[in-house]
Amino acid sequence: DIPVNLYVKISENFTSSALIQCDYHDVLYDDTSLSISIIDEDFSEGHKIKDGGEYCPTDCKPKFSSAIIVPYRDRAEQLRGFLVYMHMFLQQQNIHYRIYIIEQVDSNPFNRAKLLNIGALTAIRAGYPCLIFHDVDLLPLKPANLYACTKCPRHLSSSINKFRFVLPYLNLYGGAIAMTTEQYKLINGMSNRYYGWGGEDDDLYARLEIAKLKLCRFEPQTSKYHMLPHKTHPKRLRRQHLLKFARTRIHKDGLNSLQYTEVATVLHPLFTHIMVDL
Ligand code: NGS
Repeated sequence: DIPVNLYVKISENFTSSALIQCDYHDVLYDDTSLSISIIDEDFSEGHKIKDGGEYCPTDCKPKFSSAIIVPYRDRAEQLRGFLVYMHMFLQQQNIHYRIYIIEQVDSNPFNRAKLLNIGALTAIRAGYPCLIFHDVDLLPLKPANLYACTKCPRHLSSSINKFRFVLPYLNLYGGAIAMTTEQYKLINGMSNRYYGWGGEDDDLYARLEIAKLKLCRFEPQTSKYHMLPHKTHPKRLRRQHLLKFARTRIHKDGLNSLQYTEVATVLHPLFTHIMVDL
């Protein structure tokens, strides 16, 4: 069990400063409120979402601006549910946000970290100060889990139904995380070398340690997520070896060495779709 004092209590200032600027509609989600049978266009018009999946509250000045960056391949059904759910969730927080789906279109093993680097560069160019990296199979259950950046990098999804809402290990920094663009640039983003499942998030944690960036989490009660079921992935064979030398690669493997081909970018009603060949 993780001792409770390792979690940061949600700072009242942090949440209430959002509330002062923007009314916080405190509609509580529960694990069964995942209703997703809505058509994209109708939904986006009804919810004032701009093409490309950007939303900005109109009746107040939002305090936070976040890019939600989702690595993706071949999970159309999950994506559909994720988008509708996330727009409903995020709008209650009265933040300015945009959802980026970064799809790997080549047939090499999936490279989650490289897709996140591509999303980060795109969001940084668009001027977003806060990057939220998010798996498509995770749905946040508590509206108090604010999708904004804190002073320290934050692990958002520390309490997932799949792990019976217990953090599996202390340094886990995968699933859904938040970092400012400054923090992400400081550690040169993520490693581009992790093809296949596993290890890239542990490598990212090693980078935080080198840069002396402390990780924080909100309390488990606020950090609850529902993970959508999916097939297991083939694990990357030499990920432990890569991980062993994570610290030596930070300055040469990351944002500054990122190479890829952008195949197309399409603005959909609920998201910006960036298709890339890695
Ligand atoms: C670790 C993986 C992480 C992964 C975590 C949780 O073993 O990449 O499990 O995975 N590290 C290595 O493989 C070196 S989960 O059960 O959520 O799919 O994030």
